[in-house]
Amino acid sequence: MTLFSSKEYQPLTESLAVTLAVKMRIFSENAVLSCSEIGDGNLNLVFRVTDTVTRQGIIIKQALPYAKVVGESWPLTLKRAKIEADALKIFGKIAPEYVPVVHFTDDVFAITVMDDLSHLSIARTGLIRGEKYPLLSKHLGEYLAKTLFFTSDFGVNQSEKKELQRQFINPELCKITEDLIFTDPFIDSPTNSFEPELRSAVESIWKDAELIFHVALLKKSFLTEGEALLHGDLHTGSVFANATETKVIDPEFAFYGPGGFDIGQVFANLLFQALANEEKIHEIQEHLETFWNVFVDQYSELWNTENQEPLSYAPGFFDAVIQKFFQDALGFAGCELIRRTIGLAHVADLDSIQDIDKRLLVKRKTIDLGKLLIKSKKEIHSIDDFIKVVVQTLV
Ligand code: SR1
Ligand code: MG
Repeated sequence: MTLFSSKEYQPLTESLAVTLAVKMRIFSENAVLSCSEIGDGNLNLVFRVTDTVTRQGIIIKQALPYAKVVGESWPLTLKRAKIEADALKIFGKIAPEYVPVVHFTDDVFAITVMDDLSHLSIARTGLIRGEKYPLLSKHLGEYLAKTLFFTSDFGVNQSEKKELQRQFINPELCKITEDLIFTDPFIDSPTNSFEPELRSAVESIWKDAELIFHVALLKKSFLTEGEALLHGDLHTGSVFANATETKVIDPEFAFYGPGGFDIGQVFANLLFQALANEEKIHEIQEHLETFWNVFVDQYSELWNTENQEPLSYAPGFFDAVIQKFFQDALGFAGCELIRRTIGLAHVADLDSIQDIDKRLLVKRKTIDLGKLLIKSKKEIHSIDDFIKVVVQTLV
C-alpha cells in the first residue's frame, strides 16, 4: 500500500493518521473519523483513530527517530518498529488471548496498526488509581510461561530457534537496557535522576563493591544468555487490563535473553505498588504468588507435553531450570527497583507520591529492597521466602 506521496519517513500528525486509516479501508467509506495522539511512553507516537458514530477504533503506533523522553539529542533506530511488530505477531501466535492483533505494518514509516484497546486501562495507571485486576497475575503467568517456553530450545526446533535469534538481534534497544538498568544507576552517570535528599543512599550504592559485583554478573547474563525471546520491557505500563482481560503491548525491546529478565520486571513493577501503598501488601502478595505459581504450573505442563529436548526427562533438570528463572528474576527485579528510583526513567507509582517525606521513605525502602534482592537472591529459595523478604522491608 502506498501510504503518502512521500516515500521517506515522516512523523505522523493526527490528520495524516486519519488519511492512513482511510487508505487502509478499515472503517466504512462514509465514516467520520476522529484522531488523537495518546502516547504517554518514553519513545513513540501513538494515535487512536475512532469512528465517531460506532466508537470503534484502531491504534496507529509510530516510532520516532529519537527517544521522546530525552529529545532529538538521543537518536534511536526506526528498526525497532519492525522488531515490535514481528514480536507481536510471534507472541500473538503463541498466546493470542494476551496480545493485540497487528493489522498492518510499514517499515519505512515505522508504523504498526493494531487493535484499539481503549476498553482497557494501562495496568500501572489503573493500579495507581486503585483499580483491581483479579486476573492480571494469572494472565501474565500464562503469557510468560507460553512465550518463554515456545521460543526456547525446549519449545521450538533448535535450528528454527537460531533463526529467530538472528531475526531479533536488537543492539540499539538492548544498549538502552544495558545502560539504564545495569550500568548508569550503579555509577555516577549524568543520566541518573533522584531527589537531592537521596544522595547519600545513592552514593552508598556506588561504593558497594559486593552489590556492583552481583550487578555485573546479572548484566553478563543479560548480554550473553539467549534462553528465549523476551518481551524486554515488561513493566505495568506495557500491559493493558480490566477485570477480565489482559493484553501485553510494546515489545520493541524484544531480543533473545535470559527468561528471568521478563519475570523480574513483572515482580518489580508489582512491588512498586506495595512499596508505595503499604495497605496494598496483601493484594500485591497475592498477585506475586499467583503470577509465579501459574508460571511454574504452565511451564511444567508445557515441559512435560511439548518438550523438544531429548534430555529433558533428566531427573532434577526441570527444577534446575525453574530455580534459575527464579533467582535470575529476583536479581533483575532488584536492578529494576533501583533504576526506576534513581535512574533516567522513573515510574509514576513512586513519583506521584505528593508528600515528600513519604516519597523519600518509600524510595529508600525501594533501594534497600533492590539491593537485598540483588545480593541475597541465592538465599531466597521460594516465592514464600520472597514474600517474607518483601514484608520485612516494608515494616
Ligand atoms: C530512553 S527509554 C527509557 C525506558 O523507557 C522504556 O520503556 C524502557 O523501560 C527504557 O528503559
Ligand atoms: Mg515501552
